[in-house]
Amino acid sequence: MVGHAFMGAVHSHAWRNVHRFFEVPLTPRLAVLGGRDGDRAKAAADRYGWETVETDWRALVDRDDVDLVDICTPGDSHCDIAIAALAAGKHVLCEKPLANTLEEAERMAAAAREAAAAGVRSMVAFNYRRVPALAHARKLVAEGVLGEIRHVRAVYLQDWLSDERAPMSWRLRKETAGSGALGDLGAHIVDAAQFVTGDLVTGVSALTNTFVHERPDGGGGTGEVTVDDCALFLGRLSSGAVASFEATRYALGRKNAMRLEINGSRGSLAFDFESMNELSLYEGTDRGTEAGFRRILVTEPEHPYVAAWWPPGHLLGYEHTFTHEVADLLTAIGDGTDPAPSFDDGLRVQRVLHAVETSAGDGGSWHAVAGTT
Ligand code: SOE
Repeated sequence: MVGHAFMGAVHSHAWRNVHRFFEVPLTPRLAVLGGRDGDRAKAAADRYGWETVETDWRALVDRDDVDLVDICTPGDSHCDIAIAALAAGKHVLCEKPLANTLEEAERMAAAAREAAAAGVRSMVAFNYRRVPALAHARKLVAEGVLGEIRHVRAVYLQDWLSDERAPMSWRLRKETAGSGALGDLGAHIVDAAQFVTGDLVTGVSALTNTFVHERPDGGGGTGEVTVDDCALFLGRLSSGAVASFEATRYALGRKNAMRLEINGSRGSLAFDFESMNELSLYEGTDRGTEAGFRRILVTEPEHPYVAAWWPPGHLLGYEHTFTHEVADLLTAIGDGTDPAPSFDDGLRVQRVLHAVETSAGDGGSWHAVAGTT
């Protein structure tokens, strides 16, 4: 694994536990952790259970005892690491968004297609697909429980930048993060909307904004924020449904409110990650006087992924979504199949992000998403 901050910690947790709870065909060995600062990498490796460290990701990728490379670094290194790993015949798990630019994402997806032909697998880490409630929501939509989909309403609200004294970080620089709330949070809700509906976003009209342009740099000075603080956009889906998206880090009081509401011709469903074990379902078949949203606790063994864990009502958390993700990846590698979401799925999201940026840059005019018509 390369990188050992937040994503590195949660991925380590998944790799350490996956085979203890899921029947996976392969047992991971946490062989080597990569980080540029050797001391910090060593401390993280000791803490999370990695055997050794490398300070140069190229050396890590080249090692004979590495079969899979997990990329948990900022977006500016995803492309180089992923392409080198795939070329070296290593399976790849890459954090989202797939890349910082559409051009990089195109190259990564092409490399992944070529590698897949040689049995080398790749996956992009859209972990919210592995929330049992969202995986179950996809099943309900596919079974036609909601009828024809008309509206998708997706928001991802956080508030950690509301305080203008919050310091600069790589996430606030275009050269390291590619974009701001758009790529970090917007990418998740675009993927989740496409995953649950089985549809693609085909065009967008967008607005982005940056509220705070200078932030403390930690050394007594300030640094310039060069990404969006929020992104709002309207979209059309291939089925004819319409969608709205909002991603922000300034929704004071909302910590990780990744929400999806879908309205169809026969019913509606709603999800909020802050209550991630629940799904709200409205079925138009209920008697008018008793009709209403039902709260479904998605903790039954028949619900996706749940049988591996605790009895009904014993809730799962954020970290479980990553364990599910690596369980699916190991299963696909063992079965010799391509895991989802693939780098092509990551590319599809990147095309939407690109269309959003282009639209926001020219006053919100309509932009088609490449590859969807
Ligand atoms: C920060 O906004 C962040 O850590 C995202 O980068 C993650 O993808 C999301 O799951 C939680 O918030």
